[in-house]
Amino acid sequence: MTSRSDQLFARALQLIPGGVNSPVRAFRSVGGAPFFVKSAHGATLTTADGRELIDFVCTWGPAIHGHNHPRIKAAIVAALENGTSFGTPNPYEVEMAELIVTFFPSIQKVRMCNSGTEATMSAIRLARGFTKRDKIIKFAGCYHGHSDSLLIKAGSGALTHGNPDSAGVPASFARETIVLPYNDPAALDAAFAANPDQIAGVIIEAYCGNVGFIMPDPGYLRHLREITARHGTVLIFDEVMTGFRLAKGGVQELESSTPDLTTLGKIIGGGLPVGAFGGRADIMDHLAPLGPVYQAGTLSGNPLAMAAGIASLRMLEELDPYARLDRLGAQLRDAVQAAARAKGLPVQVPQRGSMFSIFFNDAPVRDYATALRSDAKVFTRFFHGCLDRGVYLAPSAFEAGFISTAHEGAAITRAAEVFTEVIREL
Ligand code: HOZ
Repeated sequence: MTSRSDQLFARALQLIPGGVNSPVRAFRSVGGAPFFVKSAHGATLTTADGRELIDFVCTWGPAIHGHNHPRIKAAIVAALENGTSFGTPNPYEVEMAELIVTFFPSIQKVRMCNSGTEATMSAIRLARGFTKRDKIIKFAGCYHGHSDSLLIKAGSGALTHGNPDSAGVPASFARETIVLPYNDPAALDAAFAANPDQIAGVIIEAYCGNVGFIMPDPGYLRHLREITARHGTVLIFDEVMTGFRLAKGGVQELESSTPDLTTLGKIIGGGLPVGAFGGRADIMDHLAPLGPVYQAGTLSGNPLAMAAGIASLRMLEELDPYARLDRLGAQLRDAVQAAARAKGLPVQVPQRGSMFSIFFNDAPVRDYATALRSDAKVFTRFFHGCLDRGVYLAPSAFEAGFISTAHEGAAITRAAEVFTEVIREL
């Protein structure tokens, strides 16, 4: 008998390109058909066929407190009583801005938008408007959403499906984007030397989360900060994934690094659509209506998204769960490493706090090129072995894993067992 997920997918394929509303969900790189989810609670997804899966995708980052947390749900319900959208300023967005600037000292002013893509696209425009320069630098494998300037050597679904340079981006736009290897200070020096007074901004996932999870070499972010400051270039940290996830103040807190602009999303919407960008007031004041850089949105600062995000951030403020989350991450990492060692299987498990990756690779993964040398076929077998046993990882060798506080206890123990068992059988 055909499963409910298969029936839904067959219908979706008729009407939705590839049957999905975001490419990586299609399971194409790991094979098989995606399952459909009818509900999610805590660390568990329940499929349309009633299967329960321990979820390490966490809606790609936002669900740091687990799915459908009662406090977030209550905040949305309370906000809903007053309406779904006003198209005017509302009190929630002021509280949200206050929370963001409290936890991110580099952010003096912040503008809300509706997705990470909007946040990065707007930050790039702002950097260009502020500096009156056109070129930007991004890093191979970093993914900053799907705007034209940034879909070049991009990670996430673009890389997973073999389109890191998307069709539809005019060559003239792409020429304004310089792509460099991550973790390579000499390449940065060369790019600045070759393009004097032309580079408006550098955008980076300070810890990469879209080519798998990769961290910077010691001193790399300091070098980046120094060279951008020296050249009057706006340094943008894309913390859409890492903001409030790895620390309340994101990677910039962990690395004591101060960007000029930061992009946020995911956790600050508590699971509803959201994005934000903020930073130095003198740069942010170039935005309309104060300045000449235009940016807008009908649903920006949406009261439901703000209420959900505020509840999520308040819980982080109260619970400070980061040490706990790091212990859970380390438990998974240790289980994978021990099983792989016993099997003689090369594996790299970069992990910090609640983000991790499993690269079947014999060398440390430092950038896009080394990530691509990982064995995607072994990953596919690992992915399906885990899924068959009820553990769901992102359906791509090039996406990070996410952990929530709801994983503490049975879910993490079971996942560690499953990882061990599957590696033994690979
Ligand atoms: N771009 C997201 C992961 N890096 C995927 C979003 C989704 O498919 O929901």
